[in-house]
Amino acid sequence: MEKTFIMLKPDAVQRGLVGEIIARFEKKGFKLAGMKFIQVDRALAEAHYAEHRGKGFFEPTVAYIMSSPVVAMVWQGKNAVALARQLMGSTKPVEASPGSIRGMYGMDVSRNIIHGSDSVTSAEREIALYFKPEELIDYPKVGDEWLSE
Ligand code: IDP
Ligand code: MG
Repeated sequence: MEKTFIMLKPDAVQRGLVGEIIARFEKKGFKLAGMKFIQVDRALAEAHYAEHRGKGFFEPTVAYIMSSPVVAMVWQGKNAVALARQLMGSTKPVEASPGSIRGMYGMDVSRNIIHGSDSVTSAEREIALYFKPEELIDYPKVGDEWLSE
């Protein structure tokens, strides 16, 4: 089953949006494979955003995800990466569709609430940054058979 890495960024935690956002993932049909509440250090933050090193927003974005605890999660399901990106909405809240998480709760790109892997390759890299293989759990879940053929 495809897996994606999702982070509820510091603003989601500080604004009390964690439960609401997790509920959106559960109700959509994603299955939780791993979850932890952590303080990201500089090494991890820089590794997370390595593809953006050299861009103007790199340092502020690294500082942002280190600024307060985050919820790191792995969600799985058919097409999990693309479906999660759709649920999150565009990077800039002003461009995110109104029903998406960033569209509903975000005001600015610099505080856009949630991170989600942009491809299966990125997901594998990001999951490995945050989770050991034994921290991910595969288990039968009631209702799995009602989510796809
Ligand atoms: P994504 O989070 O939708 O994948 P990316 O382009 O990968 O978007 O950018 C990573 C993160 O860097 C964004 O989620 C946002 O927090 C931050 N970011 C991106 N562009 C800007 C910008 O122009 N100003 C401030 N922060 C930005
Ligand atoms: Mg990205």
